[in-house]
Amino acid sequence: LIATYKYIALEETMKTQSRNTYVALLLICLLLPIGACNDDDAVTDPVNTTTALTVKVQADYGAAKMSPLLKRMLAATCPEPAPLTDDPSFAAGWDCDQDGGVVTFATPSNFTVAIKKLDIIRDDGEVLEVISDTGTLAASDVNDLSNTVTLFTDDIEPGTFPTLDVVFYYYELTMMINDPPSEETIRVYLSDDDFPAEGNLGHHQGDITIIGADGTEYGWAAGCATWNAAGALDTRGNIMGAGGLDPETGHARGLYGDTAQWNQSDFMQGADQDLFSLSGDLGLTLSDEARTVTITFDVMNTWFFEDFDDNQLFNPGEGAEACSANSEWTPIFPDINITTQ
Ligand SMILES: [Ca+2]
Ligand SMILES: [Ca+2]
Ligand SMILES: [Ca+2]
Repeated sequence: LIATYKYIALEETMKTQSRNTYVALLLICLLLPIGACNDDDAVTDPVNTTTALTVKVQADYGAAKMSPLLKRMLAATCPEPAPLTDDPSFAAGWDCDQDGGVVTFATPSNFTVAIKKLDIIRDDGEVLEVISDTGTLAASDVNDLSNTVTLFTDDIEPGTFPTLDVVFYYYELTMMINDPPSEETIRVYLSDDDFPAEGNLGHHQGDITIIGADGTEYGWAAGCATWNAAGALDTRGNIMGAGGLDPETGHARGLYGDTAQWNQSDFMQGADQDLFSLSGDLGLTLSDEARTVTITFDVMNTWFFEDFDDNQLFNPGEGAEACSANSEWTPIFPDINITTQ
């Protein structure tokens, strides 16, 4: 499934008023005798002017949005003819492939994201490091988005910043899963740390692991087992999802994603690196007014599965929800929205 990446850059209005005032004062000074404009208070030297920029990151869990029930009531019918498998583009509540598993989406109660690097690029190419490159993926900056996190705040030289670049390591969803239900944290690896230069931790793109409440990584999620400490696999073994073998690194890709996703050029960097690297429109113009950029992960309905036992839970250990040939499930990479205030 191709990860979606959507920016909504708010329209910015260039604040030219103060600049115009400055130009007018400068012209008046040029027309006056020398010495008449020596008072430093009359004109502020623009070269030394800086403006406060703050960058925040948060998750939108969707409480104020249209409820899944309402979406279901408004849903269209299944495609004709019936598809071979259900997929996340179908509306909740339908069983379009008629295998008994009903299209269902789950929303995490918490979202955490690990970032190796986050840069804002000025129009002259200068890089503003919001999260400085952590060197290895293993040392990435981990942000628990149960609350809004401030990544950066500083006084910087005004200007135009068209682009934002980010390298993700992994993200985590905390959700009720299994039967009987338990709250578990699922980590989805977006970048490959199985290289000496990244920390040699043995995870490939698309790997899914189970994380304890204290941060312990229990191991890899297995197809036909409960996704918790007891069911997690201690070693990666030969797990391979629909992404197959990476043609550059030879690493088996994990359970998340397919070849269409992982073969994108943005996610391939040769034989010794596999980073999930995204670039998007920022459209920020910073003049003399303090600005806050907020990056929002829209995490509502970002887990798709077919519910085979009508309990609205993803229970991979039973009900054939992760281990039958026709049970479809996947994390859905959240949309990313950027606003400037
Ligand atoms: Ca189905
Ligand atoms: Ca179920
Ligand atoms: Ca199916």
